[in-house]
Amino acid sequence: MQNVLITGAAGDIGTRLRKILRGVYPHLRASDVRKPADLAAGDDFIAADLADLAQVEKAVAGMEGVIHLGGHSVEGSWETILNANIIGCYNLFEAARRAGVKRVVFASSNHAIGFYPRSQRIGVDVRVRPDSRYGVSKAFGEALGSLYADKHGLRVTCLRIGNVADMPVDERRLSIWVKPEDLAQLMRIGLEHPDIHFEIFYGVSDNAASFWDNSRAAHFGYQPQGRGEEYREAAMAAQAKLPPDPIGARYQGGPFCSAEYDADKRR
Ligand code: 15L
Repeated sequence: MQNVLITGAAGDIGTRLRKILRGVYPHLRASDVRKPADLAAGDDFIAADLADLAQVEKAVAGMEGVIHLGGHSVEGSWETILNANIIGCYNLFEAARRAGVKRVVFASSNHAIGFYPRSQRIGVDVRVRPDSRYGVSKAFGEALGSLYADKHGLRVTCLRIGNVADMPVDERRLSIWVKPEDLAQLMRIGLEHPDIHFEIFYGVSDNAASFWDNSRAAHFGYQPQGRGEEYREAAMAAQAKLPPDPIGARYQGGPFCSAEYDADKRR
């Protein structure tokens, strides 16, 4: 794998990954609507709005692999999600197909399955339970990836990312935290492992409190180094300062579940 495009390259995950993957792939191209502030002289950057297929086609031209982080990364209005994450994701896969890209790693999210209760440990063989319009867009991206793998032979890996940070920042994040280097390891499996056809992995470190069975990732050689439990004291101290959220506390998706929630009123 020589030529790899990172979309959403100016965002937090994109900025972290560009640093970690620099030198791993000889030609790393960055794309985003805005230029990343830390771009070095000589770095390849192509500005592209994901909602514009012609712009996305320019960004993927000549690439063998794509790490698709681009889009709206939290809950948003339907119009925002529709343009950035539904149309944007379609444009990415379609442009990749037209350009002969071999592999796509899609940044899905824990919010595609956020309405599973925290007490239930799930693998990747369960139905999606999105907790937001954002979560629905991630489930859509996973379905699209499956279509492009089966119909067009793209090798697709969807990473249901938990929370990327230097350390877990509250109780829920003790379960879903992913160390940036562990996430990069998963991306490399998606871009390089010879047996990838279509896979879903959880983007999570080796957390004792994990909600997820990540044995599919382990099968492909994933060996996470981060251990959320090492930060329990600080995470619980931060949790104690947060306002109570009884609905969020029930579910894996936390505040994405409690936002706009009124199911109990209808029952
Ligand atoms: C996500 O999918 C978001 O992109 C990120 O900003 C966090 O909110 C994360 O989920 C999370 O659940 O902590």
